[in-house]
Amino acid sequence: MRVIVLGADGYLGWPTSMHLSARGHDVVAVDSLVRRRWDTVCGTHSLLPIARMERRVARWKAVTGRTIEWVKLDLRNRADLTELITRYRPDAVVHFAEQRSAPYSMIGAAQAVETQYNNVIGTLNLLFALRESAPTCHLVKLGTMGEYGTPNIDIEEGFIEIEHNGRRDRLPYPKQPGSFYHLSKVHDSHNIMFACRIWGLRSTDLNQGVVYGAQTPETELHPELRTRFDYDDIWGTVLNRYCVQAAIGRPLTVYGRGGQTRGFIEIRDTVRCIELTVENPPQPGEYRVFNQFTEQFSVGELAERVRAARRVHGLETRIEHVPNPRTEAEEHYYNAKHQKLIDLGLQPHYLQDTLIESVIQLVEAHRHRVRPETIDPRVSWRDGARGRLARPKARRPAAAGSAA
Ligand code: NAD
Ligand code: USQ
Repeated sequence: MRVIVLGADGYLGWPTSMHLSARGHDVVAVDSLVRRRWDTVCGTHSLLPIARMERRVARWKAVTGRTIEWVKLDLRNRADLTELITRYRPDAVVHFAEQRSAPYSMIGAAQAVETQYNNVIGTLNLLFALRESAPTCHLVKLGTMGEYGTPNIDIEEGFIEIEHNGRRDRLPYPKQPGSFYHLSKVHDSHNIMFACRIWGLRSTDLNQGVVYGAQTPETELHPELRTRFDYDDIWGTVLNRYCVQAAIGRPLTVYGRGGQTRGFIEIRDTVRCIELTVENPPQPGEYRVFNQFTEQFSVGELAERVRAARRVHGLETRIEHVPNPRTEAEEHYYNAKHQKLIDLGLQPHYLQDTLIESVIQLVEAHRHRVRPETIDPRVSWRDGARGRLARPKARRPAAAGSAA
């Protein structure tokens, strides 16, 4: 298949581009590189040095003999995007290209607007480009488990059967997102579902849980094929952050009481889920939702898992319950279904102490790059960052996005 990967310079987009190419698909990798700019703005960077896209695709070709075509493009530019879709007429588009940090979206008005403009308008532009130039193309859209929030009933995969006043229907599952970022994904879902219903487009909305891990078989082929690894307060996700905190001897930062429960998935399973979804498209006009995670944990339990993995090596790790910068339920019911990708053939990698240890070892090899001043939370859900993000005092010039 010819597959366009949007957001191909990112944590998940780059490994997915390589994985689909390794599977024999014809991959076009697209990104505006805005994430490297957001790093500079936030004083953050990838712990693992990442090469520029030109180097990455050249190295991929040198190592595997396969071609990934690289195109720099911003989804907010509708004319460029339409031209791209018209030129390649893809069988599938995998859409990762969004501002994906909840804390970034809560800094203040400018960042909330930027997040929703970038995400909602980018996706809307894509829907129009597909209608115009590739109406049978399968849109594989990265959504988030956070669209559902934490309701006091089981979470279904996108839709719920409801009986109301003696009548039944299958309706979109209620959404209670927890940040302006998560809200942008809900708005996307509505726009995509509408485009499928009205224009007959076909799409899979992948409501993904929190991703952890740093390596896939393809990223390990050469240092220039690595993907980014975030650990700071704005872009770092919880388990990756804990691994860095453990590696540098800092306490693990459990926000609040720690009963916040989420779906989690390892990065090797993310790329496999995308492959399975691309290779099993929906019918024309169909909008379907898969919950893309493999296990659920509370953030307190995860901290205990990291502590236990360290203890095996005789190392003690402190866990600190810091005041929660977010407004979220800290003790709640959580039971989310995640069967559809397993039915397609996903064989999950469940969280193992050995995986935690391998991530910590990778971090230890790069510990000289850790910026400890980016670990404590700077953004509060109640007060934002007073409209701007105070840049942490850098110990060295920003190395965001610098080539390996
Ligand atoms: P990332 O920030 O590492 O990558 C996103 C990429 O998209 C960046 O390279 C950025 O430059 C690009 N991009 C953003 N806006 C763009 C635009 N307008 N035009 C072109 N390119 C643009 O994020 P990630 O962790 O790889 O996440 C990818 C997707 O998966 C996101 O949509 C995110 O919401 C979703 N997701 C991520 C996780 C996670 O834990 N990382 C979990 C669930 C869902
Ligand atoms: N948390 C801690 N300690 C930390 C960091 C986070 O306890 O040091 C807690 C948060 O309060 C939250 C949970 O961990 O309850 C998850 O936070 P996170 O930063 O790991 O993830 P989140 O903000 O939800 O966002 C990430 C990705 C986003 C994706 C989402 C999937 O950045 O793109 O959509 O995971 S989900 O959580 O299922 O919505």
